[in-house]
Amino acid sequence: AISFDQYYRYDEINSYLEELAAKYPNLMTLESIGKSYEGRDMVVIKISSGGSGTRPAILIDGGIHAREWIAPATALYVIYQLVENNAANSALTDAVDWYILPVLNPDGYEYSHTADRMWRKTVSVTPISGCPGVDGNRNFGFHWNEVGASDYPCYEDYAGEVAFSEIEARNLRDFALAHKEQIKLYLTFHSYGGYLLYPWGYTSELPPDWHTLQELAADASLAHLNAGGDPFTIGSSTNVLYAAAGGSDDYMKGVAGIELSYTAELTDTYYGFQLPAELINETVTRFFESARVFGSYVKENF
Ligand code: 0X9
Ligand code: ZN
Repeated sequence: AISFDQYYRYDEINSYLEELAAKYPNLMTLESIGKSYEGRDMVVIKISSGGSGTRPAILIDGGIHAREWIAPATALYVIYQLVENNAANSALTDAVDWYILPVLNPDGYEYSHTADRMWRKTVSVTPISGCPGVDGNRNFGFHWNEVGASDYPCYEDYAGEVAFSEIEARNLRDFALAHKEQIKLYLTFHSYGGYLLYPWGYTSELPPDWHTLQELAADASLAHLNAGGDPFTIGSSTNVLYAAAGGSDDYMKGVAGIELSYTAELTDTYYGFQLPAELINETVTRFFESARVFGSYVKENF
């Protein structure tokens, strides 16, 4: 059984997911969406109680930034609740499918465990030897590298030599595009700071439906507050955090046409990226209440 008082290595996460899929074959299936740069399988799990792929769906990922360990942990907790605790959460899976990719940057995630706790990027080779890695969240091909990103490989926000230079970004792109008719909401987990961000990150202009994005986020934040968490700061990425183009959130809305697209910058603000393992449990359980709100919204509106 899994517990949420420790951070897991990539292999441990995948072993757990395989066990779950074997135990709940009618609810959960595993799919590799391709391999990472270093050859790790990138595993998306599908949670579906039926409906043969016609139900509205939610796509969740975590861990595009290696050091943000609470992001994969939260994605894993959502899986755990929806699958192992389905008796209590069946309302979230009876009309909505969930696609969850807990670790989008597995090579970087492992590197942050073995070599450099503060690693952010992928680990691919760049034109400057000694400066590997691309910021995955600057690598998506929508207004790529226009603002808040760097051309210089040694910087943390290096956008890559071209859009989608990174296999991990391409694998997520291809998966999302293949399911874009079904996916109504995209949620990407990051840390830290307690924000719920919606597009755009490339411009201070707001999407036409920003009011819907704002209100749904406010509901999700209220659920987080009621669960004992802090309210989230809500707004467009550019307007409440900073301008940065090439993010997965902007791509999912701007190109894949997924109406509702959010970046969750999970808590906290004190420990930052190095959230102690003792705080995982309260962080993920509180956020699950927000996830419920997103799930109910998709169920009721699509
Ligand atoms: O800079 C980022 O990629 C995200 N913040 S983090 O501290 N986790 O690195 C924010 C991304 C918000 N979305 C866009 N700018 N598109
Ligand atoms: Zn991040």
